[in-house]
Amino acid sequence: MTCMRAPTHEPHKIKTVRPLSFPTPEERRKLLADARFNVFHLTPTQITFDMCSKANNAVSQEQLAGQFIGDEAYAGSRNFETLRKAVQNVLGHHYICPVHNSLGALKLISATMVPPGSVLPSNARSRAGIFALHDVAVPDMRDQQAPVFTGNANLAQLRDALEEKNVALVGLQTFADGQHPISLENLRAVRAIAHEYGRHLICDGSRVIENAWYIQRHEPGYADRPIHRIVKEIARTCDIFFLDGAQDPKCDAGGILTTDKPELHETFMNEVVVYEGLHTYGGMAGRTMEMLARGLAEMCEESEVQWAMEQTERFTKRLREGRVPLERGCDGAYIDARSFLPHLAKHHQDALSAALYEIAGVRAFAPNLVRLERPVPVQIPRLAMTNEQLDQVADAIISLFAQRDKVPELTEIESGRWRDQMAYHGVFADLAPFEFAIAPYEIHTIERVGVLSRERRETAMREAGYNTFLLRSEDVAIDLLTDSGTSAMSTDQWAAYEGVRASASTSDAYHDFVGALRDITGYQFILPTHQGRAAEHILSEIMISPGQIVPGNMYFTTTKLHQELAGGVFADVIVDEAHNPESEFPWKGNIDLDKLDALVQQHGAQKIAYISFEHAVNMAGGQPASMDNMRDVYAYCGQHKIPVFFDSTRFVENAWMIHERDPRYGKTPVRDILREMMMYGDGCTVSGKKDFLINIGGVLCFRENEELARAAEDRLRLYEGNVTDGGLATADLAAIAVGVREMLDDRYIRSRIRQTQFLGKLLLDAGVPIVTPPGSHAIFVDAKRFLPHVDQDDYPAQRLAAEIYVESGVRAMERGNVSKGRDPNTGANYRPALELVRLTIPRRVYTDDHMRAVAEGIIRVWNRRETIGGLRFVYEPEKLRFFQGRFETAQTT
Ligand code: P61
Repeated sequence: MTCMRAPTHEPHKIKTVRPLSFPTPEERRKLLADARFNVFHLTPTQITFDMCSKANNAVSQEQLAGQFIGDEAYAGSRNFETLRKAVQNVLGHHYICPVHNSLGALKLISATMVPPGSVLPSNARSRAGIFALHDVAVPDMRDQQAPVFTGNANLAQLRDALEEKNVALVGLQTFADGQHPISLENLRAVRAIAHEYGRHLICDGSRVIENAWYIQRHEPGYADRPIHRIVKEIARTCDIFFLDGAQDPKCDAGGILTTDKPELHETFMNEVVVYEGLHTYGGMAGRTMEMLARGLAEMCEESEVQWAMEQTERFTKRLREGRVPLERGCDGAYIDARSFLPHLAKHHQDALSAALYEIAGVRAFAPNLVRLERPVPVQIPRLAMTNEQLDQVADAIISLFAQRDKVPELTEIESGRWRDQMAYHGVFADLAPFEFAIAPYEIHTIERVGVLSRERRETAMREAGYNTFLLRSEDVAIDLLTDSGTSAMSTDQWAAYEGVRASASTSDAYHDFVGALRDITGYQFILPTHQGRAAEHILSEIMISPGQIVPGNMYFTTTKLHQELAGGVFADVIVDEAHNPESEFPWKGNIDLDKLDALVQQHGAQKIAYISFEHAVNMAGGQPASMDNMRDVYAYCGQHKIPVFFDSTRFVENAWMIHERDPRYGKTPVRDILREMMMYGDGCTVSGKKDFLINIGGVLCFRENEELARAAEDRLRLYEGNVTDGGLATADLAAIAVGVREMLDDRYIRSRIRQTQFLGKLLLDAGVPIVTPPGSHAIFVDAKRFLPHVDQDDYPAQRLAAEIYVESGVRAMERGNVSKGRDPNTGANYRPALELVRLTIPRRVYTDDHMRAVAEGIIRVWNRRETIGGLRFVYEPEKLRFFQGRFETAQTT
């Protein structure tokens, strides 16, 4: 078999995000002074990026779920059984002793096998200090000449030590000190020599994955061997193997000590009760064991390993190109502080750490003993950062390197053996700060995505009747079907969700929800609904008398349906530019006041129920309305006593477009723009599943009309649930209250829309026809121009969406002839002006690398467009046929 090589995008999507902090340069100086120039004492909320790979990693959703099935038993917990099985499967060792972390394992080993005064030759320095405290010497036996596997032991030196010294054990670290990988060949040789002298070989495998990857890449004969097999070979070569749960298994704590030798196991088990806890939990909570077990099973996941290691390669390469003196470590760049700051006489590491924090809010810290003078590790928290974020961290370091001459010396005021004990006086030089331009969150948990072969995607698409709605999500690599209910929640939202006091009547979460939305909209009456269409249903019923007209800026399926169910007649009053995919008009969401006035003149104002005014018009391509247009429409309607109701489902995105495109608002925060927008309406419906950054929920608001609000509440009780929950779980109300605050973070909304624009630009640059200008929530590919040889009645957009999936595993949505349906009078397809494929971008879920992969896939389809034909229905439902319809390929007519 051939092992997977570096993937072009993350083999997962983002499940939950963790907010980042952005202290200002002034705040950073104060915090640094308070920490006495020792960045160890800063806390994560004072830091933007904490470049440490221990206990700071993103986990899979399955691993996180493990936290909630902890069996808090003192003896023989189920979680321990799970952990034992995972160890047997992954490491191939039969016996396991649980420990609270790797220090716990070391303590057990020194208590049972390494008496004071003995010697423990090793290829690593990082544990030497701990053993020194136990009066154990740790001579360095690393082979300084080894070219690739710099962690290999010098075998002759090892023999000498075994001949002469009081050697208790032979110790190795995989990826010693984070910098030096060891080969399997060397590992086996060390074991043979140790056994020759009757000694055991013990290995610290906290970074076994990175070492296994190195073996796969660089050791002859291993290129085709999967990571999980190499890991097992490493572990099984050792007599005793231990690892720290907070490293490769991405647990938050914990550790294991494993062996195949029953006599060794017995010794550990008798000792573990003294220092750690009972032999079936070893100082870990049940949930930690469960997380650790799942982490062990998952850490060998081939595509994930390849992705993480590729990130390290990319990061170090960028720094090297910036001439930063470093060594590539297993999990990042290890910077040589002396070469970085040659003008300083002392404290190079801490001066470098302090300066990097000062200019950019990045923490990189050299732990351990002060005298070891180790490089400053800039480690990448496993799976927690995007390449874009890593590029910027690298650029921050490069910018510091460019002004390194100005980094001042630190004056020691307190000292100790360990680096956390150091304290300094410092001065602030005139260092230019580095400004991050990134999304304000990092990855907290991930969800693995479906990676199928092209052949399997062809089968899946055929079986789904060429309808992307009918694909199974597990067969989809990048899911751009919709941005509705697909957002990644933040850890703050989850905290609110989990901490909620649920209630069948009024809850605190309800009051938080109302408070947050009043604050944002300026509206008095806030009614929760289970999603957007429920709010539309109620609004339509209380506002529309049969026969009344509802003018709107294009339509949305559910909105129009409810207006019609209430007896209303929809009238499209959007500007003409909206129907032309090639028009560059920046405000394609605007209402054409002449069209509106013509309706009023023709029918009279009393015949108009209200204006249905959508923000960032979905069907037009996510196109915004201008502030002037909202103001003018409201003024006009005021004169004619016509109410204006917004569909504010994507109002933050509309607000950001105003910020970007209207120079008068270029310095106004999005929160203030939104507040002004809402002034030009009498109320709104919202599908909360979009901008609110939640997975379910909606809202119906009235600015001040109490009578309407009470009428709506009556229907709410009838259709939805309590007036204080709208049928939503209390926990979801709590998550919404947090989400609506997060959506107004300018850094967030900027990065969100920049990502959509980025995808649009990649496609435009390659000549792929899309609706211009690119909108905010989606890019719409113009199927009429993409497949001009396919007649609209052969459903070119439907076929194109299917081809995109087969080519790239990306799921998109048809918005054209199939969606629009047939004219019931003639039975003919409507053949709408817009024949589009929508690539909708979920919020906080995908990275720029995903977007690049999407664009590359579509460009490949573009390059073979002449070979693509049309489709014909094999099953055509009467209503909303796009959801369930099935097709087969057809010859082009
Ligand atoms: C979407 F194919 N949108 O864009 P609810 N107003 C607006 C929406 O975009 C919207 C709703 C109201 C969806 C989901 C969807 O035919 C379809 O919370 C501007 O979904 O009830 C929903 O809000 C309705 C996709 C809905 C469809 C209907 O993907």
